[in-house]
Amino acid sequence: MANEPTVRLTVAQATIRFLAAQYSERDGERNRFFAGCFGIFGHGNVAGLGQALLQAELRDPTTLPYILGRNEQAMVHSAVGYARMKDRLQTWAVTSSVGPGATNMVTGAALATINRIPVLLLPGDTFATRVSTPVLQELEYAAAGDITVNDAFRPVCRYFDRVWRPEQLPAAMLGAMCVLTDPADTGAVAIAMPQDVQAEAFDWPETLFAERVWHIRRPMPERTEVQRATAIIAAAKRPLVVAGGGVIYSGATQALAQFCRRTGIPVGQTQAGKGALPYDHPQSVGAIGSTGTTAANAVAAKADVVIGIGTRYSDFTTASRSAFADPDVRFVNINVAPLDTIKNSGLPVVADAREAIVALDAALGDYSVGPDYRNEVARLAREWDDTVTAAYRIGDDSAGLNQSQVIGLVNTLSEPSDVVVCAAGSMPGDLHKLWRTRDRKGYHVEYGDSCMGYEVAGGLGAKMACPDRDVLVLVGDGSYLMMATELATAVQEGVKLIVVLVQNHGFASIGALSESLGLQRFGTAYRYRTQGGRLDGAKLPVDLAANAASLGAHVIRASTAAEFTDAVKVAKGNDVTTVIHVETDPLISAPNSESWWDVPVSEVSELDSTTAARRAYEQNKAAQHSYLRPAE
Ligand SMILES: Cc1ncc(C[n+]2csc(CCOP(=O)(O)OP(=O)(O)O)c2C)c(N)n1
Ligand SMILES: [Mg+2]
Repeated sequence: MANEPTVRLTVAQATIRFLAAQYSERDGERNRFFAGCFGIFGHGNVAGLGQALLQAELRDPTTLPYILGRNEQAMVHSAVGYARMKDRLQTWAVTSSVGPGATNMVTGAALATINRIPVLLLPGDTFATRVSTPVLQELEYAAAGDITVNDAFRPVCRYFDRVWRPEQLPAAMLGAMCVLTDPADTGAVAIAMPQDVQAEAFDWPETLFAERVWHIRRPMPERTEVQRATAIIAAAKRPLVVAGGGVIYSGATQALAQFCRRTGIPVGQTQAGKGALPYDHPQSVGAIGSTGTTAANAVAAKADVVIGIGTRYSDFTTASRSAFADPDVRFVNINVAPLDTIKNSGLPVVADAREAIVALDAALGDYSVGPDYRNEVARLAREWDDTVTAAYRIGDDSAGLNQSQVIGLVNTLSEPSDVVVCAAGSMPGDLHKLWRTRDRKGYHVEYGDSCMGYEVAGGLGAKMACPDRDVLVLVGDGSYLMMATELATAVQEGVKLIVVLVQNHGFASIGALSESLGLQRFGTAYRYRTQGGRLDGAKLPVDLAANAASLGAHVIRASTAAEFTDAVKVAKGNDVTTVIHVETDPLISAPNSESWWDVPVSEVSELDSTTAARRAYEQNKAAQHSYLRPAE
């Protein structure tokens, strides 16, 4: 390092300066990779990273803006919501103190990694020098002196490092960037920062802070893999595409729409892939799997070739390996992540979704499915669309609303480019089936981790990523109670959300699941404990509308379709975060998917309800496939 110009900065100052100089580039489009840094300060980061962020804000508040959040987990969700809307080309850093602030981020890290969304976590860590050990919130793990709570990040992150010494920072940061910008490998990255090291000064080579542009690659499919895939698809009579989130992140939706229109191959969509085609595209059969449409599931049941594009084939997508029922069904799997290409013994095509679709389209020449299949698909899609229309219909306007009607009203009152956000409860499944998606980024349901509490926080990130769209957060009472904290952050930042808070006094989703498993909705309703010792008393006097108002949101209570319609219109006209509180009946569910989800039922039981459910379970289990076959 002879004669290199250097600059003397603390490790924290160097970190922040480095982050501000990182860019991503894809198809010639260049973006600042970190839009900013969320944080909550404590003794583990206030003096180091806090000082560096203050210094950066005073110098130029636009370079790496700092946002004070309310809960560390929620801040990671906001970063995920943002990065997902930006097709993973931009994200946020999130910093926490040591101990509980850091471990609060572990759930957020898992969510990011499961959904393959880049986020950079900078948890504070206990002293590298250990001179003041044990410090406040230090774990003191008896069997190993170098373990801290931050080691909990290792299994849920794609890359983990701890900067014990300043000299390690450049490699840690470059390693982090390499993973964050790799479409196959991306997810959460955690760089733990011991609190003493953060404040330590070092002479850094100036080139560490030069602008770096990280090219987001589009791996081309191998010619052999395209040839093999083409041979399989060209022989298919009833092919089906399963479109996952990768189609959207890769910007492959147009290529997919053209490919399917030309070949007539129908497309079922996963939760992350909903939006890959607009709902009324002639080849769209809507949602697939356990929460799918009867159209997609009927097509899946008889498909001879399934072309998975950008999907990780979760159990909800495959209906726990029961959706594809042809005993000879073959899979062709296009994915940037090799792990996903070999699932269900598929023929792997390791490639960017857009590049692979274009290559396959060319290689397939004038291949097209037969007219009978085209007509059958169109008829099934029409039938499902009629089912949706019926579920949306408002009968007696003076009566209360059910959840399908709430979804219908939100859908019809929103603009095509508006974004619906959801994550857990009964709504993700209902949205998957019923939401008419009109824009590739219009549907944002976090269903990799399906984390209660993602909704408001993720919605905040989504809105920050696309300020020109209305973001409509649909959240159940259970999920709201888990983490509505970022309403206060939205108010603080002047970021407008529309939150539809569906009050049904507990877990409609797990209640229905419980009943189907013969468990009598045990422990799923928010009610008083009665003298008999059970949670079966009157509803609790919880007022979530008042709670939302207390956090600074504008709140509207709606009971009927007319009131709800007015409320959505007011909310859309408002420029402040607005919460619409609506009561629904948890016992009225959305139309059936005619599908299954594998949740094992007790093999022996004292309860007749459980014994009956076990018999049904065994029947369904018999329809499960292994999809195992030798590699080609
Ligand atoms: C953090 C977390 N804990 C537990 C679960 C399991 N779970 C899934 S849905 C659900 C209930 C959600 O209740 P609510 O938000 O009121 O929605 P509803 O089911 O009533 O539609 C639970 C407990 C989860 N997904 N996430
Ligand atoms: Mg509920």
